[in-house]
Formats: sequence, structure tokens, C-alpha cells
Amino acid sequence: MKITRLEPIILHAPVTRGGIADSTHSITHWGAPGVAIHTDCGHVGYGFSGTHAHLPTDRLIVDCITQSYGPLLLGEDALATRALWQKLYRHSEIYWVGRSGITHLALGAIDIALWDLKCKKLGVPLWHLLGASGQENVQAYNTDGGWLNWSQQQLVADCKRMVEEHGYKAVKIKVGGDSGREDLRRVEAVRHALGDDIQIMTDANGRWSVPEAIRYAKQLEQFDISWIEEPLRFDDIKGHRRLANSISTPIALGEQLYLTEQFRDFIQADAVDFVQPDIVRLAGITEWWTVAELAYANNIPVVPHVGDMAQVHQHLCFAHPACSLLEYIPWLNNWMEHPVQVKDGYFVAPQAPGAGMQPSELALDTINKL
Ligand code: 0YR
Ligand code: MG
Repeated sequence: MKITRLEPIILHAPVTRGGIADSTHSITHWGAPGVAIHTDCGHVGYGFSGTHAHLPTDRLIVDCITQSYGPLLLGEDALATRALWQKLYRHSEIYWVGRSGITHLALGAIDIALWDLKCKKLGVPLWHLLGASGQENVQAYNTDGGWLNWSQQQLVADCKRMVEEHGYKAVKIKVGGDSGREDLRRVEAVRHALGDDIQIMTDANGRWSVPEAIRYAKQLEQFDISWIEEPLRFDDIKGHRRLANSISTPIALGEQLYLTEQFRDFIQADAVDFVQPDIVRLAGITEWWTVAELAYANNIPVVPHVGDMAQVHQHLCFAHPACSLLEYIPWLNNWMEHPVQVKDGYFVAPQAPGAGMQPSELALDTINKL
């Protein structure tokens, strides 16, 4: 299956209620810059990264895909995912400027599209190709009611609705706002509204210093929080280790990490309890799988962050034994041909052949009109 052409695509999908915020980001759209990879046998593979929909930067990503990596892919066998990943990642001129960052996001979209082609060629969904039966349980936790810019009333109403009307057994709430006391009041209100049987995760998106994190995490303990996510600056292994030694609430992180070695070092330092690798940042499925194996060997659960809005990660979670829980955010639902489905709080195994990022008609109509 020879690669004949790469077609750049940029999607910008509106987020819930026109705008969401966490402690460090405010966005109105989710960006999905990516690629359609065409082949000589007619199959087309789709892969997208995930961004904050900044058009000039999304253009850099698709330019990197088509201009920097594209010529290295033309004529190659699309099935050689591992070999192509190595060839692209280690290409000396590109490697020189980007062992992380934009080049990594670009490589991730390509790798997803290549796996999509492999699945389409075999006529199976990705989870099946990776060895799952489709009977595995993957629980969903919902992040889309917990934004920092929601009023406390909205926050509580959304979380209640997710649990009572949609069957979620776990929700995530953003913390790290300007007032620590306010954060606590919001978590307390949600715990009070949901009762003791629902899991509540919290996410500070890297906002706190070590002393702040120790103080707030200790106060959060009384609300039986499943984890505190990204309490500190993303790359600070030593700080997370100090924090882990000082609090009993588990620490989750990984959505901002680009390299397998970073996960290895956090795990080795006992600085993380749940790892959250994301295919869009880790440069694709190929490298994600290595991180999942690493975590599995260390008996650490993998709960991916969903830069792909779980379209691909759901397949990976069905297939990898380190995964049983996955984030749910619905922003790409109208833009994908087969949007993720959650029933009674569990992901429904997708049946369509592919890796899960085939754009919908609506998306295809909108492509390149930006
Ligand atoms: C804004 N999930 C996250 C939003 C999310 C962000 O980028 O999507 O809060 O990436 O931290 O766990
Ligand atoms: Mg997060």
C-alpha cells in the first residue's frame, strides 16, 4: 500500500457554551490540524492533532506534515508504521529543530493516519487489530461540566445532569482558580450534590507551586478526590516527587509530556500515580503504546488525556490492559463520521474499520474554508 499524496486539513470545532477555561487556558474552539494520507490502493487514512485552534500555529503543523515530513513519506509502504515513525522522527534536519513541540504534533497526526490505513486495509477497528475482543469495559469520566469559568451553580447542575441523566460515575472538576478557598467550595458543592459513590477528579493544569499544592491537596482530601491532576509545572519531576511524599491524594499527569523518557523518569522517581499519555502530543499511537507498556510493567494505570476527543484513545483503551478509564469531552462529536459513544458511563466499542478519526460530511464541507 504505497503512499501517493498528503492532503492537509484543519478543523476548528466550537467548544461547549462558546468558551471554556481551566487555570491556564481559555478557548472558544478545539483545533484539529491533520492530514488525509492517500494511497495507490484507494484507501485514505485520517489523522489529527489537538490544539487550541490558533490558526497560524495550526498552519505550521499542517505545513510540517506536508512540507517537512511529506516528501519522506511519498512512495513508502503505509503499513510500515514503526519504521516510518523512526525514519520521520530521526530525520536529521527535522530532529535538529524539533524533538518535541510542533514537529511532534505533526508526526502524531501522520502516525494516526498510517494506523488508520492499516486498519482499513484489514477491514477492522483499531482495537481489534491491537488484540482486543471488544468486550472489555472502558469507563468514561466526563470533563465537560467542570470548567473553571462555569459558575458554581452551573458546575453543580452539569455534574448532576451527567450523573443522573447520562449515567456517568465519574466527573472531573477544574481547580487552580485565583482563590484556593473558592476551589474548595466548588469541590465541596459537587461532592455534596453527587453523594459519596461518584468519583471526582480534580485538575489544576499546572498552576500551583509546591507549597500551594501541598496545602490545597491536603484540604481536598476530605472530599475523597480520585486524583489531583497536573498540580505543578508540567515537567517538574522533583517537585511532583516532593508533593507525592507529602499528600495522600494520588497524582495524575502526562498530557503535556512529549517523550517516552519523560514518562520513564516520572515513574522511576515515584512522582506519578496515574499516567495520562496523549497520542497527539506523544507523536502517535506507535509511541503511546510504548508508554502504556512501560506503565503496565510498573503497575501504574494509564488514563489517557484526549487531545483526539477519545476518537482513537477509546480503541487503545479497549486494547491495552493498563487502561480501564478514559476521559470524555464531546467537542468533535459533530465533526467525526463515527463519534465516540458512551452508554451508562461506559464507552461503546466502535465497529467501523479504522483508527477512529474519519471526518464527517460536515467536517469535509468545512475543510480549508478557514
Ligand atoms: C483546554 N484535560 C485538560 C482543556 C484539557 C484542558 O485545553 O481541554 O483543560 O486539555 O486538561 O485534562
Ligand atoms: Mg488535564
